[in-house]
Amino acid sequence: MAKSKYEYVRTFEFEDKCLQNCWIVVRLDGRSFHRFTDSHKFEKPNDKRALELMNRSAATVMEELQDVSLAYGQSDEYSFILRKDTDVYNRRQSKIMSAINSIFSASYVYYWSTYFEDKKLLYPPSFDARIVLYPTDQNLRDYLCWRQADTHINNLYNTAFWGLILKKGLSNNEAEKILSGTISSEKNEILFKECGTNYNNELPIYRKGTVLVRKTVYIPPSKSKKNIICPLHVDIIGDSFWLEHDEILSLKN
Ligand code: DGT
Ligand code: MG
Ligand code: MG
Ligand code: MG
Ligand code: MG
Repeated sequence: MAKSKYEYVRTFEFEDKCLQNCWIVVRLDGRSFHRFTDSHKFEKPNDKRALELMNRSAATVMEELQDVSLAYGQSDEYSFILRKDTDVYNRRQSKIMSAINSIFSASYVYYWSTYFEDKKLLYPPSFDARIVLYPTDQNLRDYLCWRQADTHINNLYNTAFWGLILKKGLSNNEAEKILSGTISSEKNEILFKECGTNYNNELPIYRKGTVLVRKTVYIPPSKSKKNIICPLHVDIIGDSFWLEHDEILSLKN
């Protein structure tokens, strides 16, 4: 086909290919979810349906993009890990990041009513996205440790904060004062003594966040195989998760 005189505009496009051999991490985060969660009266400190909707949306991303080998979510954020050898979208950053953000955001709206049968979606939720490249397996694991440690720190604080308000009847200011400057063990103790809550008995989805992994299951008696996406609420900081799911780092499959 003959080229039009307008074709030259393509030369303004720039190369944004992710460096090869690197793990590609895309993290989405809800835009102004402080307001969104207030407007939609999410339960405090954790709304299980909202977290499950996030997990469903992330699973849709994994269904669409086979090279996403793992995803980790908490609060209003989700991180997607793409195989270091992926060639999806020719490794173009803008394509990868925008596709993931759009599949996720559309799914969040699409599945809203499945999780919130009784709540009307009042306005369109949206997410920002960033992309980060990690050259070593250790860097990738440290990234995920950072996110899960964040889950723990925030959830312990929020559970204690809302415990003091909802169970003890304190004001926001009073709760904030009691918790200010406390370390983890003190927050655990305040929760136990003041609110009768043993933090370790809180749901794992709140304490650990959600990691989505791919698993192959064999369906008896036909012995046919099926690939499924499993939500796990487990520790991903220690070695045991990585030993059990050794296909992730070794790039098997
Ligand atoms: P951003 O990310 O800079 O646009 O601003 P935000 O407001 O999204 O701030 P961010 O992402 O640091 O914090 C997440 C907000 O979402 C925070 O206000 C707590 C809220 N949130 C997340 N999950 C839940 C939940 O399950 N229940 C309730 N009540 N709030 C939640
Ligand atoms: Mg943000
Ligand atoms: Mg946010
Ligand atoms: Mg956030
Ligand atoms: Mg096209």
